[in-house]
Amino acid sequence: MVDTSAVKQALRRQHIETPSWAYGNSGTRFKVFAQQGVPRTPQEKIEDAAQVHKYTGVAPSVALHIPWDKVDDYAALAAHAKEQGVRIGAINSNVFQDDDYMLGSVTNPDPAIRRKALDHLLECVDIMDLTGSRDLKLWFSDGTNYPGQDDIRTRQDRMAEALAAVYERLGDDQRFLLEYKLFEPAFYTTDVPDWGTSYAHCIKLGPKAQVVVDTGHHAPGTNIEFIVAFLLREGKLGGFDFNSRFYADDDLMVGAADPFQLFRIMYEVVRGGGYDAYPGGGTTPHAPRQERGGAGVAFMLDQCHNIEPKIQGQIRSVMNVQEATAKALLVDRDALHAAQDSGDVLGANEIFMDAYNTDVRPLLAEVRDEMGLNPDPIAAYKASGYFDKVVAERKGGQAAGWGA
Ligand code: AOS
Ligand code: ZN
Ligand code: ZN
Repeated sequence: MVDTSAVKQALRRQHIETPSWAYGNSGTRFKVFAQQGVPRTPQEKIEDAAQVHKYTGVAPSVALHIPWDKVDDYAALAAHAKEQGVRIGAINSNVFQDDDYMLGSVTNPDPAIRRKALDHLLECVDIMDLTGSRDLKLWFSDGTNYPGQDDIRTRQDRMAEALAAVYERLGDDQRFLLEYKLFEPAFYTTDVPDWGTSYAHCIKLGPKAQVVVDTGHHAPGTNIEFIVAFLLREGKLGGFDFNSRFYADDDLMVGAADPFQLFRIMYEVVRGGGYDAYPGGGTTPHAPRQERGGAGVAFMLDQCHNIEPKIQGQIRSVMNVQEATAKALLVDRDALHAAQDSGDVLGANEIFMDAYNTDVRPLLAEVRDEMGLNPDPIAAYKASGYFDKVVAERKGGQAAGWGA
């Protein structure tokens, strides 16, 4: 039997980080649809992120993307976040937007461009020192479009050199999370295309180098929960960029395309000790590793809200992760392991599916009620008048959006 009060307690402790870039205008390469009331500054993005936390109670941090969120005073930005009731989470580097990076950043054949990219990554660690962030998220668009364009192996040497330099610069309580992606924008080779490549680089460097799984970055049909189980077993799962996809890197709301897959992933997280990273007693995923215990898996969202209202889109996504987590926590693991050990194929599958098919919305409504929140976060947000307020206030200036 599953202890429901323990499940509720675990759900209250969840920490889902939202990304600053989800609050700005975004779109596809065909069109960016501008929305009303979109933030114009990193400060305003943080204010929007604080709304998501206010109504869900489980989104207390916001990730930054540099230079999209460049400010003169990062300590002041961290203080602003604190005033809003949230804090700054992972720092995302950006070595994919300058013209210089056409042939790559840290793997570029030109040493001067490699140096420029590395300097940016090191600057991101300086920013982490000021914001108190634990994680540096590294995603490289580096790769090639045509066979023979550059030397595949030499590019790995350049990647290893840059990662080693970043690793060296990290403080004791800091880590980098190396993201992989199958393709795009490079269409022939990508220098970190899969979890194995990320894992191999990370394992060479040590415990402060971890793999991050963006759920939209795999070939169709890839069994992501297997990757999660494997990485957790090896102590190398640093976190997730959650989103969902029907085709490629669609960056849709997590849990929208395939809630069953999200449940299977969350089950492996729970099973592998990845959820134990958030013990009670006031410790947080951003506390120093030794205080955290567990695997330190960061649950981050990486989404682009092209057509849906952004704050509501984030609230919905947080709720989708909560629902998948609740179902994963409801799996009767003792019964499941007994069925597995006795080779009861259908019995084991039934136990697993029973948890997935449970309607956990009433349970989560109770959890919210116990946290002093409205059981319906979207309705509460809509009733708050925040949207109308920011539409009225955010006149003039440039709305934040892709590349800004
Ligand atoms: C790109 O495909 C990755 O998902 C990165 O995490 C990226 O930094 C983020 O999506 C913002 O563009
Ligand atoms: Zn990502
Ligand atoms: Zn992506």
